[in-house]
Amino acid sequence: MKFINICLLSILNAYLVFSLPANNNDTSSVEIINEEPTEDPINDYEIEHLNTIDEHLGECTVLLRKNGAFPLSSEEKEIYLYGNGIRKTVKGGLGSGDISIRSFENIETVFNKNGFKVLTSDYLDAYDECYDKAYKEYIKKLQSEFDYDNGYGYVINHFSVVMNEPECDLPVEEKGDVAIYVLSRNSGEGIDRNVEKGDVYLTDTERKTILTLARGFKKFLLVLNTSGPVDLSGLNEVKNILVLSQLGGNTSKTLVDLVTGKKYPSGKLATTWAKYDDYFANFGNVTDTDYVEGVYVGYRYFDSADVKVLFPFGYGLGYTDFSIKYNRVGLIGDKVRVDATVKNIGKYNGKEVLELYLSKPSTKYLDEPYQELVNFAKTKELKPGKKDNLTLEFKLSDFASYDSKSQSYILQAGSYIVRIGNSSRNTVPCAVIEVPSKIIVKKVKNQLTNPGFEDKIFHSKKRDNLRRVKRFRLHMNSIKTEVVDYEKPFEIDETIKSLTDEEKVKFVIGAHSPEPYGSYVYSVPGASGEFYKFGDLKPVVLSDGPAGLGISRDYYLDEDGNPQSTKGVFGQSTLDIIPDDARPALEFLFPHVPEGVKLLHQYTTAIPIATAQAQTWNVEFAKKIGDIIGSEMTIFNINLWLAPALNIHRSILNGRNFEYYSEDPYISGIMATYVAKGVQSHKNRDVTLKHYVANNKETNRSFNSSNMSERAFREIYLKGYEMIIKNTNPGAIMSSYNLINGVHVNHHKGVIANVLRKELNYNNIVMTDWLFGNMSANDPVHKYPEYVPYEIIKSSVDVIMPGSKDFYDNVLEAVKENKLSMEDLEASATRIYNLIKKIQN
Ligand SMILES: *[C@@H]1O[C@H](CO)[C@@H](O)[C@H](O)[C@H]1NC(C)=O
Ligand SMILES: *[C@@H]1O[C@H](CO)[C@@H](O)[C@H](O)[C@H]1NC(C)=O
Ligand SMILES: *[C@@H]1O[C@H](CO)[C@@H](O)[C@H](O)[C@H]1NC(C)=O
Ligand SMILES: *[C@@H]1O[C@H](CO)[C@@H](O)[C@H](O)[C@H]1NC(C)=O
Ligand SMILES: *[C@@H]1O[C@H](CO)[C@@H](O)[C@H](O)[C@H]1NC(C)=O
Ligand SMILES: *[C@@H]1O[C@H](CO)[C@@H](O)[C@H](O)[C@H]1NC(C)=O
Ligand SMILES: *[C@@H]1O[C@H](CO)[C@@H](O)[C@H](O)[C@H]1NC(C)=O
Ligand SMILES: *[C@@H]1O[C@H](CO)[C@@H](O)[C@H](O)[C@H]1NC(C)=O
Ligand SMILES: CC(=O)N[C@H]1CO[C@H](CO)[C@@H](O)[C@@H]1O
Ligand SMILES: CC(=O)N[C@H]1CO[C@H](CO)[C@@H](O)[C@@H]1O
Repeated sequence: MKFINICLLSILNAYLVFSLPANNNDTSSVEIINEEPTEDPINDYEIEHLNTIDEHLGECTVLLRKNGAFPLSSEEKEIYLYGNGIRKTVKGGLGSGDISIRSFENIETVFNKNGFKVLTSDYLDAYDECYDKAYKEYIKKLQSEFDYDNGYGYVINHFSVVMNEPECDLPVEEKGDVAIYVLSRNSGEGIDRNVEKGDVYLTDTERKTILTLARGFKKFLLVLNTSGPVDLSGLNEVKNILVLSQLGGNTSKTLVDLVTGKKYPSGKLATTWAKYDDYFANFGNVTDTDYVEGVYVGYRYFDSADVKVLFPFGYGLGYTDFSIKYNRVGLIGDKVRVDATVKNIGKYNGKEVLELYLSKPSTKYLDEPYQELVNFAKTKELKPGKKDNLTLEFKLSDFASYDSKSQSYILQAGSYIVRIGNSSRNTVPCAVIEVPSKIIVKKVKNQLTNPGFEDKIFHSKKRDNLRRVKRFRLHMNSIKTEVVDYEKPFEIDETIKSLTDEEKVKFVIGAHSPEPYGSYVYSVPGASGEFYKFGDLKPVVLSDGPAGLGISRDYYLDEDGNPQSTKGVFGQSTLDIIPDDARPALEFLFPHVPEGVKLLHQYTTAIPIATAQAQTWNVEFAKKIGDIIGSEMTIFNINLWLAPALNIHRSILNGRNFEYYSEDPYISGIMATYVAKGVQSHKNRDVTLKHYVANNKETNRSFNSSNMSERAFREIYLKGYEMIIKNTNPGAIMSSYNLINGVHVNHHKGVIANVLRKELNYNNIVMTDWLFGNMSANDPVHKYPEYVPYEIIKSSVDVIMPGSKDFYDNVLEAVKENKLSMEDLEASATRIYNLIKKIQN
């Protein structure tokens, strides 16, 4: 039997490459959709990786409120467990950022295993029944709306479909000793969250049940098994609230460890939790999203507009308490250094995070947010009564503001207030740096067109008493102006020069097959793509992330000995929406495995979602995560991991926020830096930063324009990438699906060729997100034009992924017609070739 590869899906950034038998309507084939646990003995590396991660999982969780009721004593073993997250515990989000793991245990199971008597099995059974009924109706409704004319488009637009939590109004115990309510929410690629009850808002039943338990039980804990904020307003009576988040394989175990005191929470929010109506950034209208808030994203907005929040950026409690003493402040050159001592003054072990913020002088010429994060540090584990000294440093020049009028990064003259604290709402001034006159830190050129609006401005009314704060004066000559040369040449490889046009073009079109939209991936089942296989050289192999190394857990060898994944692109909930009579036409979406084949396995480790990683504020943990990924990449022969992802939590509705770190670019850039360092500590293993840039929502992402000012682009959306590029020179960057101010990012000479190549001296690979054929075919009403493949290469993107014959033809034709210069083509081919050469041994 011959196998073909089909690859015509028009979205997502990876793992779309899958294969299926040509006679895929063969009734003898067996479907394997959900992975069953396997019998294989667990490998040493799996145990080692899980243990390394498990050690830090308490750090990912954020205690929002406490009254001392938790942890429980060892006698308290009878427990009431309520809520959708008890059995339907979420380990991470959906879409290409999902990962198949060996096994997963829900919260009920793990409580039972740890000697607890769970008193609510009747409730949980009734909940399951209610949920299943609601789910069936939901699927029926989606099936009834199925678009038979564009079935494939319908499926695409329901990628990672998630049902809102249904109203399951079930009786609960009104009085008792200990109860826990686990509220879960999920979201994923391709679809944003919604502002309805059951997603951003609690359902009436959830609210009622939570308040009943909070009032009647001696000890009650509300647990959030969500990737991002839900609106928690109106729950003042709930005295213990824990953000468990989504922590990968041992999510459930972590809750039990926290409740029993084996672990303690020491995470802090990396995105503000507010009442939904109080978030400012909107989600735009039909074709465009106007980022009118400019740089006032997240806490920069809340702190500047003096808007009350429920739980601020940087906030989180421990079981224990700390006192903080600021010892010394110094200024050397433009580097500020603050020393502090943290003491554990409570009864439990714990770790505390100190956060350093900077308030820049806000003037009529250039307004500034109230403050921005410039560094942070976390203590080691402190036993009661113990102390740790922390040092926090930053350079003023690293936090210059962008002035689009003078086209430069500047420090305005005035007083710069350095603040230290343990959340954005609890900071105190510890130094004032006077900058005598304006300093130009870096001279560049504006790269975006005008968005057509002025950014909004917010001014806080808060005033500090700075009388006792130490003052410094910056020496003007401690910062030298950097001027960017946009004409820097790039050296073309001689081997590349000597190739035919046809050969050169092959380098820039992924791993294309002769099928119009086809690409091949032979080496690793479930890998997302490969670069060109040049001569006898090994190709560069790419796999998805960031939930872990996203390759197929289960696969088999076909008749030609090629490994084939058992899994299709879409999850079960997406396949469920295809009505039976529409199925024959879409049969290729369903996974089929020939009968009798032996299943083989690749086991990789699920890591906590990026949002939870950021909540640790622990860069050493980030590095360990990178190290785990790097070692699994070595085991499975993957060269580039399609992660870390560092888009900004501009709105809490973005369905893919779980893959991203924070609303703040600094913590995003630092966490990603350490993850990258961990990966790079393994030879021939490197990261792919994604999704560059300003891809901050999922709905119709390929034809939506993120409209923004040059300043917002540079200070918020570019900043994290800039940091990690400087810190680690990452192997690759993936350009995003969206447009910026009306131009496809993939075509954007400004943000790719000028910013990455010239301003940041980045000469490694830039690849597109996964493009398939004609994107607009699935999106019939669109304002903006289709991608033009050769324009992508012209903008200094090196390779169109995953590659297709159509794109190859388009680029080759453009070369022949001189629409794409030989120089641009050879530059991209050289960069790909350089990487191919590098990974050979
Ligand atoms: C099913 O397979 C048969 C033989 O392989 C083929 O003739 C037929 O067209 C296929 N039907 C569909 C719907 O693919
Ligand atoms: C931790 O995760 C591993 C892998 O999924 C699993 O085998 C183990 O049972 C988990 N431990 C607990 C207590 O859930
Ligand atoms: C929607 O677009 C129009 C102009 O196209 C603009 O006036 C309006 O402010 C936009 N609305 C939002 C919410 O962005
Ligand atoms: C932060 O520090 C203050 C003392 O400066 C302390 O009262 C408070 O409990 C700490 N934690 C949080 C989350 O604010
Ligand atoms: C911590 O800092 C304090 C104050 O500067 C100093 O007295 C103490 O020796 C330091 N402790 C350690 C372990 O460095
Ligand atoms: C967003 O920018 C594009 C391109 O400049 C423009 O066509 C569109 O009208 C802008 N949207 C709004 C709402 O201003
Ligand atoms: C893409 O599809 C759209 C809508 O079906 C069509 O109008 C357009 O011509 C197609 N573009 C290309 C390059 O095939
Ligand atoms: C996506 O955009 C198309 C027009 O391009 C529109 O018909 C469709 O309703 C949009 N989908 C959503 C979920 O907004
Ligand atoms: C309410 C909710 O989102 N529940 C989800 C919990 O996570 C599981 C998978 O881990 C999903 O199947 C549920 O839909
Ligand atoms: C044309 C297009 O894709 N427009 C979408 C842009 O984003 C908004 C908000 O998510 C959607 O409503 C539009 O459909």
